Amino acid sequence: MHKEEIAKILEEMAALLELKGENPFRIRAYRNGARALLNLDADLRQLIKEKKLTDIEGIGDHLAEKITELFTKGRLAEYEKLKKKTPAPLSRLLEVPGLGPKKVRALYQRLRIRSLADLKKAARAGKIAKLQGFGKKSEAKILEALESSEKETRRLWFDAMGQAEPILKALRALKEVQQAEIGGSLRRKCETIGDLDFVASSSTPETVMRWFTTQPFVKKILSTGSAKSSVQLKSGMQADLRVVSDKQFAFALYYFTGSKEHNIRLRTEALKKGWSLSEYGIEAVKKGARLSPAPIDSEEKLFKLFGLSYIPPELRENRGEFEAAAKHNIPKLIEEEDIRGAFHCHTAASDGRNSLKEMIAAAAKRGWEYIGISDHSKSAFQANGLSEERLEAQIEEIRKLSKKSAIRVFAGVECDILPKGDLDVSDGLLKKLDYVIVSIHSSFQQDEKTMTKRLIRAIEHPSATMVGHLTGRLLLKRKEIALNIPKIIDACIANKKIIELNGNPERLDMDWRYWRSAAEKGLLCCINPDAHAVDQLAFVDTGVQIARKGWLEKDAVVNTLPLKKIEALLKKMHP
Ligand code: DGT
Ligand code: CA
Ligand code: CA
Ligand code: ZN
Repeated sequence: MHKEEIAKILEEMAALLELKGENPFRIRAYRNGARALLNLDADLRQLIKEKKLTDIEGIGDHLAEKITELFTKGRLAEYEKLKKKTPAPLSRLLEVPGLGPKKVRALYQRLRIRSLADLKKAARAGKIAKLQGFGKKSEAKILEALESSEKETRRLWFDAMGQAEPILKALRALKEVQQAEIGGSLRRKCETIGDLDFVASSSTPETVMRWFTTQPFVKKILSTGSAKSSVQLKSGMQADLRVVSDKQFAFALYYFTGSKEHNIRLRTEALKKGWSLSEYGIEAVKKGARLSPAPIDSEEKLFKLFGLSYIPPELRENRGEFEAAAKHNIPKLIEEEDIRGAFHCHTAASDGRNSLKEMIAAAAKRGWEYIGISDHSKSAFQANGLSEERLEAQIEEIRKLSKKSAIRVFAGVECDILPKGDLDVSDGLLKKLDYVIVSIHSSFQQDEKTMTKRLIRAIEHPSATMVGHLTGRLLLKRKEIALNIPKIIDACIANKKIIELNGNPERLDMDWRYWRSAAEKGLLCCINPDAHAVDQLAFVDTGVQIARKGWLEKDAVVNTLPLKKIEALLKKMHP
């Protein structure tokens, strides 16, 4: 162990001792020792060999012993004992900015706060402000720190999926593993993911757990047992693995897919029938309640037991899926293969990385029948937006290339919506295009009323075809603009305009929660990649995932239309 690591453990020792309310001199000794080590110029190995550690100011006999133990063995028995005795959530409180051991101890003794969850609850209830030594300001600081640390640990679906896929593959390749799946919010295709959940079946769970906790992707083991282990990945994300017997697998997968709100519904249904449903199985618990002995080895069979159609994981949010499944009315959700082209694609003419030709070739390679090019308009100067002359020249070029290409190329623009709702391109030029995406890229701070009016004015422009990334949100980074979304949806339906579902993993905008009811009212969707490079055309797949989560069927999505039909639709919208 090198000196920085040793110093860190000495610091932690001090904190743990302080948490326990130990002798302040002992605590200070550890702190001083840690500081002395960090300031050390001499070679630690040499000092230990020559037993000269105590020559350093701030290091006495006791501490010299501890440092030697850490240096030679890489661990400290006393530290591990102390850590074991301190509840893990309590030591996690120490990591909250602004909370030292003294404060954590006060919180524990006076408010019985033992975990981050307790802390948040108390702070929200205003209990911390009233404690001596805290006050309103430090309560607000604690809340803010808790909220931002939550945000920091959540990841975009796309990134989390990238981390989970190789782990799932490796799990499935183990000979001890019979079945393995991803569960949790990742399987439900939520836009951001708190932690990864894996579910596996095996008759030797210990072997599987040993494998899981000793892989190179593991940074820290958070807990381990034969049924459940949790690790922190090198990326900082947490990953949970549950291992059950093969007979229990369908139940465990169902349970750990969630959502919690969804699960509770089915469990309540079970209780009504006199059954008890858990992650391990189902059994009759009420006198007279009966259960068919046929094995349940799939989620389909589990749903069938309740007279329900299969509910795809992305719909399991307790937002009407039970009602639909009971009526066997679960929609046939859109699939990646249904997509035949896309319309929000940038080239190097504005802020993309690839040329027009390269983008067209990449679209053809994906098997698309068409691609729409929509570079930025002139007001988007940060994105090298096209002047009217450049846009006009690009239209010419697109017409030429479209004739020579295997696929049809549509000429479009991503036209800025100016602060008052006017479009950034002149009417004459807009008419020469095949379609127009209208987007907000400036004056994000307008209030809801102004913003809604601004957007509706753009939607009402006869040349506008679709609205790009409706709220401008960047997940985990930038809030959405203030907007009355139901009003915008109604305006689009009334004006026969399309709303984009932007598949960029940071956007996924318009939010999936709006799509089901909007599509039922007749709103059309276009799933776009907002691609700024050839490989980003694949963002359309992420868009499809979110469209599924929004209950969308193929019919609601215009870019599932074959070429002739989409040409006709655009012509009608843009005569
Ligand atoms: P996340 O990780 O915050 O993105 O969201 P989830 O849904 O993956 O949540 P997680 O990882 O805490 O738990 C995975 C699933 O396990 C969750 O979706 C449902 C199930 N589950 C966890 N805790 C409970 C619980 O207290 N009751 C029930 N019924 N299910 C639970
Ligand atoms: Ca999770
Ligand atoms: Ca979890
Ligand atoms: Zn944009």
